Amino acid sequence: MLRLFVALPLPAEVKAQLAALSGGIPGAKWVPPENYHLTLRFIGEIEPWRAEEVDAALATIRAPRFELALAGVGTFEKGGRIQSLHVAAERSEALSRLQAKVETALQRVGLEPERRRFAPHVTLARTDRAETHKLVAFVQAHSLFRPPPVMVEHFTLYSSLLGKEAAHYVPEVEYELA
Ligand code: 3AM
Repeated sequence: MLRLFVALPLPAEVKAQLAALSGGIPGAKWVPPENYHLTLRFIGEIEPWRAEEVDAALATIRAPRFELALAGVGTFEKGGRIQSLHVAAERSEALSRLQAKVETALQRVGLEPERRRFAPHVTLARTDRAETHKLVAFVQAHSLFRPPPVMVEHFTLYSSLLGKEAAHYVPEVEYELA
């Protein structure tokens, strides 16, 4: 089985800017900078033959290049606890259209529809063991964080190998945008 997801990679300069935000919250598990990405669609465990179908479906997608703007820091919560910290991406027509095309392509090859609303973000840390007030202070301190916009020229099918510490993400296939 392969554990897969579709995401936008980020250029090294932006990764460096995100990495500079890391640290200073006891209990937070910071994502290693090489793992930063913006998930378009989590696929999960699938058999290799199905992965080939996924690849073929993603390869049919035609979409334009676009500018991606990251802006501000946010949290995802579950049961009243902050589970993760992220840098938010500004919604844009081009990003939403690309995500919709990925979703349609994956459903066409038989994957179950994604039920969760698309909330574009780059995860910085898993924080279920950190203190809430520290996380709130972090979000406030970085509310004006705004790296220069990024030109998105391709999207990527990643495989994910879960490790003891961080997961190891391998870019398997890149799909060019026009
Ligand atoms: O892009 P982020 O970091 O928010 O948390 C995982 C990561 O999200 C998420 O997929 C991305 C790449 O691994 N993920 C992991 N398991 C998941 C699941 N069962 C999941 N997303 C949805 N359902």
